[in-house]
Amino acid sequence: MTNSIPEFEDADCVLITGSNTSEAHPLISTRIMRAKAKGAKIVVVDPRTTQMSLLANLHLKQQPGSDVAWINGMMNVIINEGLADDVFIEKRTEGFDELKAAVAEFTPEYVEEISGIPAYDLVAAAKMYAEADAASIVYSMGITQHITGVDNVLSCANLAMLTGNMGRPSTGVNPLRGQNNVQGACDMGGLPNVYPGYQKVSDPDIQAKFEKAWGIRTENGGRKTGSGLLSPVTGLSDKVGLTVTEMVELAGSGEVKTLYIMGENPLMADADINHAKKCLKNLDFLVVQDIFLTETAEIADVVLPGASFAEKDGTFTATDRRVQLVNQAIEPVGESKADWEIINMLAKEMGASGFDFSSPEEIMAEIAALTPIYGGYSYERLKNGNVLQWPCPDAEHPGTPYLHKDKFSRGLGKFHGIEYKAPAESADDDYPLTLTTGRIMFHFHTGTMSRRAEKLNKEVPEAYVEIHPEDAIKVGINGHKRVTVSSRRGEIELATRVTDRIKPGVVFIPFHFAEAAANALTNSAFDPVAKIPEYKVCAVKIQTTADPVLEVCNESYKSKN
Ligand SMILES: Nc1nc2c(c(=O)[nH]1)N[C@H]1C(S)=C(S)[C@@H](COP(=O)(O)OP(=O)(O)OC[C@H]3O[C@@H](n4cnc5c(=O)[nH]c(N)nc54)[C@H](O)[C@@H]3O)O[C@H]1N2
Ligand SMILES: Nc1nc2c(c(=O)[nH]1)N[C@H]1C(S)=C(S)[C@@H](COP(=O)(O)OP(=O)(O)OC[C@H]3O[C@@H](n4cnc5c(=O)[nH]c(N)nc54)[C@H](O)[C@@H]3O)O[C@H]1N2
Ligand SMILES: [Mo]
Repeated sequence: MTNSIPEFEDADCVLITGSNTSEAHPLISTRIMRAKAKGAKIVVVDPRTTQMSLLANLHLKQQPGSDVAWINGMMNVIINEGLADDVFIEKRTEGFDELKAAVAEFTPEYVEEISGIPAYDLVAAAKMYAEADAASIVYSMGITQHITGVDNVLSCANLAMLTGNMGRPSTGVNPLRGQNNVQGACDMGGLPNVYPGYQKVSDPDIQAKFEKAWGIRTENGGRKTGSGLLSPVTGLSDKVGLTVTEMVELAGSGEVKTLYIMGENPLMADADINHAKKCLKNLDFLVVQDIFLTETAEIADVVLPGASFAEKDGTFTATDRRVQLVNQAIEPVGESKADWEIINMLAKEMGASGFDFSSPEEIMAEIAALTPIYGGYSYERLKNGNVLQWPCPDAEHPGTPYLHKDKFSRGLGKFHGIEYKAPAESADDDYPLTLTTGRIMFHFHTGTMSRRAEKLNKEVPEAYVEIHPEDAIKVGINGHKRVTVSSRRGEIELATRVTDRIKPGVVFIPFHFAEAAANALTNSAFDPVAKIPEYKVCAVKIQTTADPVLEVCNESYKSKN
């Protein structure tokens, strides 16, 4: 997030798109509700009705996968109505002419053709956002999980810069990240191209810095000799590694032979899981480190039992770059150990040096020494509920609530002219409905945790598909409780919820249920840059399944009449 969670309360307008905020980020949603109570305007752009869309001043229901079109359309209106922030554009940005040319054809009428959003609603939303003094954009997976995920994100940044909504409190572009510590995982280099703190693996100075710290280089710059995991001759690799999506594909083709999966359950969470399963089964060796025996752990050669959040000390970094201390509440169950302990043990077993940590606090000291944005962190400073947002470069630095105050990291903010591209798969005669997938309040992802919680399971015990009444008539649901949903990749059987919450022509399935896994249907086509799969759009068809009770009723009804 460019800005901080508490700042939402003081925004004059919040534009929420592709975020079911109150179900997926309930605490953040209360901040937005408080802003609304103070008079802020709320605009929601989402193909489904959500709790946030019900309290919004405007709800635009777009066709899934049409985000570039409607955002370009809003910018077209803003420029034509003279609502752009000329001073900000002049002083802080470059590439405005390219943007202006790219959005020229996206008139509200043209956008209506692509997205189904009525032209007058688009104009009203554009004005509401652009006329606000401080406007925040909030987005989540509805924006990123597309083959145009990067284009969608750049479009949000274009819109914020066009209206000068950057570098001030309660403005900005705010992706709501998912898991409690996914921000921390990325900050720590859980990406193929960077060390902790987004320091590039391909930068020779950075490479040398880490080689020295990790004992591969001597003080005077030469390579060390001796044993250890890393060859003193080749040193640390300067090659960009693979993304998760690529690893699974290459496991399938035999180029990746071993995978060590920690805290992920790809056989439920990956797009097109039937294909993913074939790929992972092709591995020579699979290790899974998890707190439960998941679908993925079941096909592993070795399972390492990790300890859960409650059983270990450490830090979590929240979506707004806020690092917080968590304290162990109970002893690890059975033979399980904290993830860092397992990794240390394995590394030592492999003969590596430098893994003699005895606590997460010591690990944080190394992080601070090598990671400029985390340079000022220590457990001492984080004690007693004290939180610090990065960048926090030194021990005196108070942390950074919002980014890009006087300049962007690259200097001037760059506008990108972006063309609209249709999703990888669209509804057609054979598969006439568009499927979008996501979450519900009562379950978490692949269900390993929430489906073991009795109360949560009682709330929503089984999978279902949301379908609009008009489509339900076309499919002939007519009292049938269960249906088969199929795509070009697989089929599942599940319950139906007939509801006008969803846009006609679109159906929604939550992906939490192994026995009717939405990812048996989804398309693994991915964004060329971020490599994120298109979980939010694919084409499906729905057929009713035989329902013995219903057949008997219909028969007796017919015989009586
Ligand atoms: N209860 C619960 N909370 C969670 C999670 C969970 O599993 N359960 N998971 C966590 C994680 S890791 C994440 S990433 C977040 C995700 O949080 P969200 O992204 O908010 O959740 P989703 O349900 O994936 O999708 C968000 C919205 O995108 C909309 N959408 C669908 N298609 C499109 C489209 O083409 N364009 C746009 N703009 N919107 C579209 C959907 O209708 C939905 O309302 O939630 C986190 N919080
Ligand atoms: N169709 C569809 N598919 C999707 C999405 C979608 O919107 N639609 N969303 C995608 C997104 S945004 C996400 S984030 C992924 C989520 O996909 P995953 O991350 O694979 O899903 P989780 O169920 O959260 O799996 C996390 C695993 O970590 C384990 N775990 C929990 N705590 C610990 C711990 O402390 N240590 C260890 N070692 N393990 C632990 C849990 O038991 C669980 O098995 O799903 C993706 N897949
Ligand atoms: Mo996520």
